[in-house]
Amino acid sequence: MPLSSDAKLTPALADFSRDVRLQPLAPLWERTMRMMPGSPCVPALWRYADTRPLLERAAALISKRDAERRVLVLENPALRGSYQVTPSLFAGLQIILPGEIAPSHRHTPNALRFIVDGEGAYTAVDGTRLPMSPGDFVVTPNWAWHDHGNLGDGPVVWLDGLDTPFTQFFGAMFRENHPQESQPIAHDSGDAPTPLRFPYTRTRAALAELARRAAPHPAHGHTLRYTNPVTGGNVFPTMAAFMQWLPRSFDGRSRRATDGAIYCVVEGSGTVYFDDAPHAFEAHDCFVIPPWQAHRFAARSDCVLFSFSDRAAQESLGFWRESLD
Ligand code: GTQ
Repeated sequence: MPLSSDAKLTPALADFSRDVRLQPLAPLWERTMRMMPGSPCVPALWRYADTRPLLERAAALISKRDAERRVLVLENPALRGSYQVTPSLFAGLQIILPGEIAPSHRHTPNALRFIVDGEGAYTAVDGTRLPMSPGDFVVTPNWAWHDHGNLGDGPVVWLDGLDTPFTQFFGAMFRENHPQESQPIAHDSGDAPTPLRFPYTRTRAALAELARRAAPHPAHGHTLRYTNPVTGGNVFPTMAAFMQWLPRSFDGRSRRATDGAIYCVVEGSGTVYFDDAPHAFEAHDCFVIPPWQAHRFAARSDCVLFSFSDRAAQESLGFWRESLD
């Protein structure tokens, strides 16, 4: 008969276990590994009212050239020291001052930017300059050269999302600096369509159209997924990105999904409940919903929420699951 994990640890078994562990072996029946969905990471919310002054202090204390990227990492409170917001994702808030540039480099992690606050910044990705305004979503595919600049007259803040923990998991973290501080620009996308930039004006219009045509989903309201216009698939092999509209007074059902997600509030205010614990949010706040964490949304006003997660990877691996509680 196979031994289950609650098999009695008899003195004979305990002796045996000790002998086994003298070699690089372990008895599987004693496993303490969790065999259930979920992860060690916990819910957390970062108020812009708290992070913005710290970003400004960072800007006063360290130059963009010295920092390379002036980023405050959204570090999961249960994963301190890991630079992880979930076990598979990195998130950070980056600030760039007028006239600054962030030098060009490339790396194996994929990166996304979601513009939070301020006008006049751009990202250059593989020779194309992509202007960035609040609510815009910009894709930096892995191993693409990228640098940033701010041609405006005020600070610009955006949310960075990277799949760095994937590259570390696989032992495939490579990076290099471009020989020039800013890569040569072949063209400026301006407002022209590119598969790498999703302007907020178009996303918001698409959301409004969706809201006119269909009833909101009981748990997540009206949700659009960003797709690669060439393949129709996710914008990255690992990360999926979404924009969601919760109508005023929305009182959503509880839901959980295996993809831990990072949210950035674009417009409106409301509350996200983790199990039954309320976390109020305002525009520009960020929060993390851990994998398989029960959560529900309540909207005080019309809310627009950006989010990204590792759902692309989970779907292609056949892991992704969702449940309405
Ligand atoms: O802007 O290229 O938050 O390379 C982390 C790594 C931002 C970036 C981050 C990066 C960048």
